[in-house]
Amino acid sequence: MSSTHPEGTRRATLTAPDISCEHCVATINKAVGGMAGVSKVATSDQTKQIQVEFDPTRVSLAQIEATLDDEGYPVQK
Ligand SMILES: [Cu+2]
Repeated sequence: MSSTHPEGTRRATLTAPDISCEHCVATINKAVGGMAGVSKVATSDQTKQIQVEFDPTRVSLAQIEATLDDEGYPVQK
C-alpha cells in the first residue's frame, strides 16, 4: 500500500507482526528514522504498522524492509 505525492515523497504503510511493545516502537523509529532519505516514520504497537515517508530517489522500500528485517521485525507481505 503506497502512494506518490506531487513533491516526490512516497508514503507506505508496512505491517510487522513482531512489534509488541514501546521498546519495539523505539527501536524501529530509530533504525528506520536514521536512514538517509526517510523523512518520517511512525510506528504503532497497537496496529503493528509502520508508516514511512521517504524520497524514492534516495532510498527504496526494499531497503527500508531490509532494515526492519535486520532489526528483527520482518514485514508481513
Ligand atoms: Cu517490544
